[in-house]
Amino acid sequence: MLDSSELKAFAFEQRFELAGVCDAVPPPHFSAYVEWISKGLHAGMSWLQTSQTLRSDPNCLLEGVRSILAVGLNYRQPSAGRETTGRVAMYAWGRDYHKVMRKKLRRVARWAEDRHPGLKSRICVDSAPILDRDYAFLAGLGWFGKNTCLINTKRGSLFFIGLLLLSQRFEPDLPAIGGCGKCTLCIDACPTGALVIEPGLSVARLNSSRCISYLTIEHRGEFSTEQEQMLNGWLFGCDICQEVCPFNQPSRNQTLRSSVTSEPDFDDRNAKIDLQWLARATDAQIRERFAGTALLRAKPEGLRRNARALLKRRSQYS
Ligand code: B12
Repeated sequence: MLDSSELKAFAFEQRFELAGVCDAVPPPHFSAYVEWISKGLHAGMSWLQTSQTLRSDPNCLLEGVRSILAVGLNYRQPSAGRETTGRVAMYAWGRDYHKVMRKKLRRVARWAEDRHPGLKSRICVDSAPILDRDYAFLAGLGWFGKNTCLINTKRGSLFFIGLLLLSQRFEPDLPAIGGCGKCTLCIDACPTGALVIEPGLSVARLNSSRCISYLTIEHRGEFSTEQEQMLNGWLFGCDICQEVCPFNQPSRNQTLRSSVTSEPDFDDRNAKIDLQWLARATDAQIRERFAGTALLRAKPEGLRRNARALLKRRSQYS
C-alpha cells in the first residue's frame, strides 16, 4: 500500500482546500441513488437513469481502479449576490469549475504517474458517471446534510468535488463524521418545498422537479405557469438551502471568517446579468458573453427562457 500523505500534500499545493483518499469500493449509498431514480425524483435528467449501472462500480470508469483521491475546491465569494431578480448561484460566477478543477487534477495525475511507475489514473469532475459525494464522504471530506450537500464541519459546503481514480492502492483516510442534528433550516427555507425528509431517513431527498437549481439549469423546454412561479428571482442555479445552513455562516463558524476562495478564476463576472439584454440576445451573443463559464450548461434558449420568466414577474421580487 502506498503512502497517501505526499499525494494529498501535492493536491494541497494545487490549492485544493480538502483532500482525502478512499478505497475504490462500490458506492456505499448506491441503493439510495437507485431508489431516488425509481421514484422519478431526477425529473427530466434522463442521463442520470441511463448511466445508473456505470455508477454502481468505479471499475466501469477505470479498469483495475484501487483507490480514489477526492479533492474539494472552495468557491465562497466575499459577499452574496445583491440582485433580487436575476440572481446567479455563486458556484457559476467565475470560470467554469470543470475546467479549473480538471487543470489542477491533471497536474496531480501527472505527478502521481511520474512518482509511481505503471500507475494509471482517470479524472472525474462532476460530469463522469460516478457518485462524487459518496467517495468524497468515504475519503473524509464531509458528511451528507439535509440539503443533500456534502458538508465539512469546518469549511461548510461551498466547495466543488473532484475525483482522481488511481490503479494502485494508497493508504485510505477515514469517512467523515458529522450531521445536521435536529436542524431543518434548509428544508424550511426552500421556497418550493424541494427537500423532503421521509420517515426513517436521517437525510433528505431532493425532488428535482421542485428544485430551482434544476428548473433554471437542467429543465429543457418552456416553463409551465407553476414552474415560472417557482423561480423566486433566480436566473441560474439557487443557493438558498446553502445560504441558510449554519455551517456556512462566517459568524458561527470560526474557520469560515477568512475562507473566501483563493482561486483567481473564480471571479464575479456572472454575478450581475442584464435580464433585458439576455431575454433578447442571440445564441451567438450568449455563447460569447458566457464562454468558459458554467452558465452555458442551460444553453442559450434556457437562459433566455429564464430571463423572460423573471422579467414577467419582476414586480413580485423587487
Ligand atoms: C444531478 C446533480 C444535481 C441535480 C440534483 C441534485 C441532487 N441533490 O441530487 C441538480 C441540478 C438539482 C443539482 C443542483 C445542485 N448541485 Co449538483 N450535482 C448533480 C450530480 C451530477 C449528481 C448528484 C446525484 O447523484 N444525485 C442523486 C441523489 C440520490 O444523490 P444525493 O441526494 O446526493 O444522495 C446521496 C446522499 O444523500 C447519500 N444518502 C442517501 N441516503 C442516505 C442515508 C444515509 C443514512 C446517509 C449517511 C447517506 C445517504 O447517498 C446518496 C448518493 O450519494 C453531482 C455530481 C456527481 N457526479 O455526483 C453534482 C453535485 C452534487 N452538485 C453540486 C452542486 C454545487 C450543486 C448546487 C449547489 C449548484 C447550485 N448552487 O445551484 C445545487 C445544490 C442543490 C441541492 N440541494 O442538491 C456539487 C455538490 C458539492 C457538495 N459540496 O455537495 C456536486 C457534487 C458537483 C461537484 N462535483 O462538485 N445538482
